[in-house]
Amino acid sequence: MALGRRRVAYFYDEDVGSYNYGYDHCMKPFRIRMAHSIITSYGLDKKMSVIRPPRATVQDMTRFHTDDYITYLQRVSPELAEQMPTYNERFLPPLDCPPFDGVYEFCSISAGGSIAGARRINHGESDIVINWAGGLHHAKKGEASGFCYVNDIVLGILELLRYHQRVVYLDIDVHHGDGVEEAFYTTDRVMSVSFHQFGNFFPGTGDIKDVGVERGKYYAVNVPLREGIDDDTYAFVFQRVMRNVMESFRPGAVLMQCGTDSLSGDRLGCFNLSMKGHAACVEFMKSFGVPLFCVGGGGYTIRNVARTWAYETSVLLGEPVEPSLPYNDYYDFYGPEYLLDVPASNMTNMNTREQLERICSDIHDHLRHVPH
Ligand code: TV7
Ligand code: CA
Ligand code: ZN
Repeated sequence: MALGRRRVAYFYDEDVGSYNYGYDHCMKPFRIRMAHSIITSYGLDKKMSVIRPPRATVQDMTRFHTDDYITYLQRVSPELAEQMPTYNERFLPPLDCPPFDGVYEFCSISAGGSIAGARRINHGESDIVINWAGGLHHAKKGEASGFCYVNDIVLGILELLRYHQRVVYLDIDVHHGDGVEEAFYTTDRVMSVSFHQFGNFFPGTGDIKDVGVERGKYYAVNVPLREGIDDDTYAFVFQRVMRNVMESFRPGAVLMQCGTDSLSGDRLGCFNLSMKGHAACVEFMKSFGVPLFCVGGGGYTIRNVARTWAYETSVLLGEPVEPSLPYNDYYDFYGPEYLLDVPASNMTNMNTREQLERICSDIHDHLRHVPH
């Protein structure tokens, strides 16, 4: 593909920001509406195809999930949940995954964007696709996990696999991308790569030694990191690992989960990336010139989530934006500076150069088993 301008499709449903996990829950779908408002106030919507995705159907979702689980999700409501506690126990982990009002519709918007986005890449209609409502990487075949009910990413990758022999899944959310890794753990057609905080941190999986099984052996890549990683050290590991992955696997498409809980100052994550450091990963992946599908994910300091996804939209478009935020619907969230940037802090980086070199060299050894 020629470098320079890329044809970008941006999937957005106006309703997505209205769904609510509960007043005190950290996951706020509203942050997607906040990001959209910054995107439009910069005029970025004029530079891309803005598409409202068709909602995913039960048939779409059961390409990965079990019929039992999706039927339950379709029926559950806060009131009904109280009448069937044993069902909830089977499908929904308490507190993390509440049966909130409209949970099924919320999932059908998120998954609808990831399926339609994959189809756009398959048909060569876009070089880059964005679905900030996607990225719910923990959802399992028959149960919800970690704020995720329907795994839009697995559904998107299954769609990409209809047209592409090999797909890279890349996950820069601060949590391990366990649901996606598990779904493709035995196949050599998807290489799944997750960078995450590891050690006494949810979901607890993603050891560097976990590399896949059977045909999938060496097609799972895990980059376990300690607290406080900064832009420079993250870029060092990220670029070395991803250059290695792209050269050895040569995918036809990349699906990148851009969870922003890896930013400095997140309510859940303890990394120290600035907005620029996070976006540098997106820019690096864009530079390979392979069709790129960016989805959202975690991110719990919502003013910084909105800033970063808006900025990453501009990076994907190759359209520079002003450092001061234009007036937008949620302007008062961004005071007192009203700037786009999310700076890093002075927290201690618990990752040493030796540990990081070790990680890169172990992964290099794993990838030597992947046939060219
Ligand atoms: C992709 N951490 C999702 C990340 C999912 C993390 C967890 C919470 C949490 C849940 C709440 C809440 C919270 C302040 C934080 C073992 C437990 C401990 C529930 C309180 N406040 C993504 C999931 C993780 C829910 N879960 O990768 C309601 O933190 O650690 C756990 C599990 C059992 C359940 N309890 C937490 O970013 C989108 N949950 C407040 C209200
Ligand atoms: Ca991750
Ligand atoms: Zn996360």
